[in-house]
Amino acid sequence: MEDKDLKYMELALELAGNALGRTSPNPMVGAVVVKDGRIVGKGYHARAGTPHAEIHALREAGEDAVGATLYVTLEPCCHHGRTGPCTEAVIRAGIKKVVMAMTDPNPLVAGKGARKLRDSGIEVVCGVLEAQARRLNEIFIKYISTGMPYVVLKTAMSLDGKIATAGGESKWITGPRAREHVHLLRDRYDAILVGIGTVLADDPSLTTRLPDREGRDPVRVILDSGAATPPGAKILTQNSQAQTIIITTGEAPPDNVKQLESAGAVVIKVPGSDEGIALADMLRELAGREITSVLVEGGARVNGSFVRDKLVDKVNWYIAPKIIGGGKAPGPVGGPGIKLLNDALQIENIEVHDLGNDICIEGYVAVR
Ligand code: AOF
Ligand code: ZN
Repeated sequence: MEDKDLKYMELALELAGNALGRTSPNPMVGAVVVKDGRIVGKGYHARAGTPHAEIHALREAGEDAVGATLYVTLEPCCHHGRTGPCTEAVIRAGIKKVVMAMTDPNPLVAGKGARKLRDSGIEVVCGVLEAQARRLNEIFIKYISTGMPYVVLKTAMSLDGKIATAGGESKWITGPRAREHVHLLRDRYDAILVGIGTVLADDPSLTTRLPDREGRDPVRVILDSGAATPPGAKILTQNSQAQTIIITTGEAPPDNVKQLESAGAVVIKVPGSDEGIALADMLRELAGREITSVLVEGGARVNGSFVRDKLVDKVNWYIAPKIIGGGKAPGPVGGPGIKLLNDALQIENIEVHDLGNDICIEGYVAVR
């Protein structure tokens, strides 16, 4: 691998990141065309259904693509999806060499794209800045290879690990910068999920509000086995482009379901479990609707269920330097918990964000 490869791939990754939160269910992809040490084309994938990164970069390069090197953050596709195969465009443009960060985990591509290019005489190099490319598309990789959405657990607690007082007051534990940071997460992930308890207690709108630009609202998902969401709740009445999905089980009274549907909600029935809703089934159902990532902003009960079922991929843990106290004041993760410390979820690859008076610990659940 050469220094210039790193430089151009870094640029391609940066271009890809321009579409953070906008490409679902597709990956973020960036591409750069380089001819005789000069950048002649750049592009990124902006939205599902629109041209892939390679196509934008090749178009910009035009005739200059002949004999040039294409840097791309993901293996070029060779299938007919919403758009045509990029491999054909790359070959047609006269590209001599393709440097890619990673193979495409999409089973429809999965190495076949690279083979097509090699078969037509193009030199192919794979694995440049692969770790960065995998991190950029952590959501897409999980979704396309498992059929499950990527799950991020977000919570805000006091220094002594409370999410509310013993009396139930919870607004606001963290300050404005931490709350703004949460809205960046809402802007990025496909769906936000809470339990009926949160809807009844706080009547949240669960939309994205950003100070400096227009945000994109996540699909709102409510775990509500008995369909008890009031039709006047803000998640149903507040103006938003995003759908509201109410997850129920067989126990929901049909009249309530009808009322919620006429209030504009999509009501989905999933199997129940001893603990309420079978969460893995629910997540698979969401993935079937092209929801590739879910931000869980639940209370203690919902968070406890996700942790118990080992469904969490990543955490965003906001901590405010206040001490609330009280043996009965709830912590972020409820339920019976575990007996042995050895069974605790381990968080790794931690990053700490400084948010004024508060901090956020962001990290990945270790796979064991
Ligand atoms: C993208 N953008 O820049 C690249 C992708 O339905 P389609 O035609 O948009 O195909 C989507 C698939 O194409 C996607 O799952 C991935 O495997 C591959 N590459 N996708 O959206 C891109 N290069
Ligand atoms: Zn493509």
